Amino acid sequence: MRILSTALLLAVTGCASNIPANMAGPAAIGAVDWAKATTVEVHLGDFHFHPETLRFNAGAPVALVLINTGGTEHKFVAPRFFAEAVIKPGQARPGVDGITLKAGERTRIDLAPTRPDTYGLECTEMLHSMLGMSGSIVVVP
Ligand SMILES: [Cu+2]
Repeated sequence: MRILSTALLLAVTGCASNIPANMAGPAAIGAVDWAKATTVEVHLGDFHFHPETLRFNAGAPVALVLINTGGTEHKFVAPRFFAEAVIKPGQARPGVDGITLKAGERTRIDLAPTRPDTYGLECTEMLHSMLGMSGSIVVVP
């Protein structure tokens, strides 16, 4: 009985992490060849993402370049997408607050999407999503 309850406890606590329970870990994909990354540029403007819909192939590495072309701070927030992606070793996995860019700032993150699905994208700065800063990320097999 003690063994069983220990196993149950491990099963329960094993799920605990900083990733919300409704977000599974990255789906298994083969080794990622980072040298083959395709550069995809996304502009964060006042108040839009351009492009508004990003399309990626599961398993294919992407150098995602984010550029704030607007006059105010913007965020690239896609927690479910980032939770499912393989992030290039040495780079930080964006959390629920996504990636923040000051006006004129640019950044890059290298990742390989895994699980095919449609993921939400938004800027969580006050009212920005309502003003048009929302989009989606479509991952296809
Ligand atoms: Cu914004």
